[in-house]
Amino acid sequence: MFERLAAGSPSLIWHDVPVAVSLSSPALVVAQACDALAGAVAGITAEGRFPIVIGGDHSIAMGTWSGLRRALAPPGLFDLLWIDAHMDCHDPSTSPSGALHGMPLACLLGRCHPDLAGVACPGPPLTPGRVTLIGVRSFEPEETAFARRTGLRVVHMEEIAAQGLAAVMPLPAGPFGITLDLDAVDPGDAPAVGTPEPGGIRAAELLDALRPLLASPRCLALEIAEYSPPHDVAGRTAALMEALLRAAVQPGEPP
Ligand SMILES: [Mn+2]
Repeated sequence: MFERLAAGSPSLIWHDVPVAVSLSSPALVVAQACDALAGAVAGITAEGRFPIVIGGDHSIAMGTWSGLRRALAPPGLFDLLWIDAHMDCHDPSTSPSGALHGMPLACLLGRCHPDLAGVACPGPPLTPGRVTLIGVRSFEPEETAFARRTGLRVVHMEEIAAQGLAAVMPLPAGPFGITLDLDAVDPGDAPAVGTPEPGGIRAAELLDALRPLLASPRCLALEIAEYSPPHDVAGRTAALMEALLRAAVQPGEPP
């Protein structure tokens, strides 16, 4: 896929971010990986290039958006479109599963697992009033309470079904980033995820809504998380990934 994309975009460069699996706890492994990722994203952004981060589970968001924040001149504010079936707003005291990939948004807003706090320091990288959660359909009451307390904007699937995705996700007026958890997409179109949730955004609607955003010079970074190729069916998720990446690296080209 990379070779096909690079054939039309010679400036495309592939970086691997190594993950050490020998540390004593999963949270420390994630913290170290996110720290390395933050450094990579900060460096790429500082060079004036456009980082595209592909994961892995959504805990990578702690690295990506901490890195972007580090690279921007103060006050370093940007909007973030968090497209996800879940809210990712847990912390260790509220999470029923303890899964770290259910916590990255809370952490980026300053409510962190103690082993992960260093990644998001100094100060929370995100500003609640500038984050919009889009495509939400699976969450716990503690997450809704967190979103209310902090002033997060949450767009549920019902609102998307009624108004259309493009209407609830207009082009932000200032700098912004996009983080896409592939489980926001309907499992019929993107089966290659760890936690499929029925009733999601259709792939074609997502591509149509994202194309103008990805073509904007105000878009500073794209992250696509939860891509799990072994779970794919008939190459559907791979085709969506390639279309999304093509829209990001060749925004002027027809689909
Ligand atoms: Mn997520």
